[in-house]
Amino acid sequence: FDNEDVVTSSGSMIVVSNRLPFVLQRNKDGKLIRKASAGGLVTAVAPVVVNGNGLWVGWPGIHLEDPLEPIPESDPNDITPTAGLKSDKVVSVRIDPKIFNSYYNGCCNEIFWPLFHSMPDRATFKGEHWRNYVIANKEFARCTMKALKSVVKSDSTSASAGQNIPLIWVHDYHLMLAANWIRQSAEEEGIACKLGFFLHIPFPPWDIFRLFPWSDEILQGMLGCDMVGFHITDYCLNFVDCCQRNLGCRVDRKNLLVEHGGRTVRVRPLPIGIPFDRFVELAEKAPKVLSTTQKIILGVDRLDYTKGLVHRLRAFESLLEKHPEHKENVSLLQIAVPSRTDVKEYQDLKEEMDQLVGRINGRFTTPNWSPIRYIYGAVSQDELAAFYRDSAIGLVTPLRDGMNLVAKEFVACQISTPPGVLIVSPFAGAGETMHEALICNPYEITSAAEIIHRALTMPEDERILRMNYLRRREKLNDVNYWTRSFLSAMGSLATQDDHDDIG
Ligand code: GDG
Repeated sequence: FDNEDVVTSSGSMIVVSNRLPFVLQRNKDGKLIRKASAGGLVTAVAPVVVNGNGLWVGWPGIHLEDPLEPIPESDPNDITPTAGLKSDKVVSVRIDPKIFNSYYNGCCNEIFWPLFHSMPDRATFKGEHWRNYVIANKEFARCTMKALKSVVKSDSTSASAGQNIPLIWVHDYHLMLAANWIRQSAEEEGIACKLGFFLHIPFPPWDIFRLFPWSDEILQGMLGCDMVGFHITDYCLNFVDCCQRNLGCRVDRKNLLVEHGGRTVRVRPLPIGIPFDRFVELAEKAPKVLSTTQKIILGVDRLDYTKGLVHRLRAFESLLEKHPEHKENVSLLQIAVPSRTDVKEYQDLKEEMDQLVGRINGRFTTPNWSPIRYIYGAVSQDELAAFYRDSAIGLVTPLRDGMNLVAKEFVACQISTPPGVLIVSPFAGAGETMHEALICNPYEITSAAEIIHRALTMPEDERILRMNYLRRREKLNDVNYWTRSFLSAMGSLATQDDHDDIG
């Protein structure tokens, strides 16, 4: 990081997320080792934790039988930002495997994921999963209190004693109840802290949200925070609306405030960014991997029904039907990263994709060309950057998506002149903010095919103009900017502070 990029919080920051920023694995000698995560969020947030004497609370990715087994230090060769997170900077949450499975796969992935993506027919509302979600959230809250006490203790012995209030940042739909319990316990113990929450997925409209039998409890849990952040204003307004209609809270839609329990909770749009410069650097260094004269249309997604993969393949098929001039000149490269493979909906989707890819390829393949190259698996960061750089079109067409980082990574890596074209769905947060992309409704298969055709035939000067604007915005609003915006919304960025009230 150069100086401008160093983000610091005024008080120590405790991050709480379902997963720690690394996973633990056992090597063949039975010894625990760390595997670092390379995601943008971890890159941006880990330094704030490390520099500010903070802690990270989360599940380590493995069920440890011995609760006292220590967390190992990172590998000495590890140069990722998580390497700075020494084991005394980490609180590892341990939950009984059966309860964890029901909380994580059952409640988070089988209920909240489809419901919050406005696909309620895919959700299974099982009381048992909800009860285990409550148990798991209580355990995360208990571990966070342990972290808070240790941070307060070490702060009181440091030079800045008592000046800066610790900040607790809770992440995502796995932990929507924890904040309220943390607030109550901290109040009982007389410990001052600020609580912030960020939801990485969409927040649905009231008419969908109210289908969840325990919707009041979710809102009350989130309102335990001082500030609740979402990617875009629409999700903020949905949340404010639910607080008013479910709980009868007094709200201010213009200033995005909710009154609850005698406090005013701020609601803020905080669109996440990517480590832009890191992707540019990867794109500059990555060797060429696509040896082809054809234009590549690129899709990169977890294999998830929200990502609109089946609709995307059908749109590509329609393109080949309606515009046969693209045959043998264009290929769709789809990377589908295996995800939640224990859940039936995901197993069914894999089958459907396998069949559809086979059918379309069987229909159009010639001796010299196959229309779809389908990779079921992950590729390395270098390879991904090369794909982003060397593709003519980035095709990001989810049916619903909180933000979508792939759209942003694609434009960061488009360093060659003339550049390619980004196509994005209006139902992703990215579609709301990346105005110069071609906007494509994934449900309209034939018009989606026309939009792909338009992108394939777009004049160079229009491509350059659109891509320049897209890249400029993403460079400015990168992931460090996001972290800074969160701290600023919490009144915890270095020395500034501000307050809001409903007048
Ligand atoms: C949730 C929300 C929101 C993908 N394939 C490979 C690979 N990836 C990386 C991408 C990107 C990330 O995975 C996917 O991020 P998305 O944003 O697209 O999607 P979700 O996983 O659903 O994330 C989403 C996000 O949280 C952040 O708030 O934007 O809406 O659903 O970074 O690069 N990385 C590598 N190989 C692959 O094959 N190395």
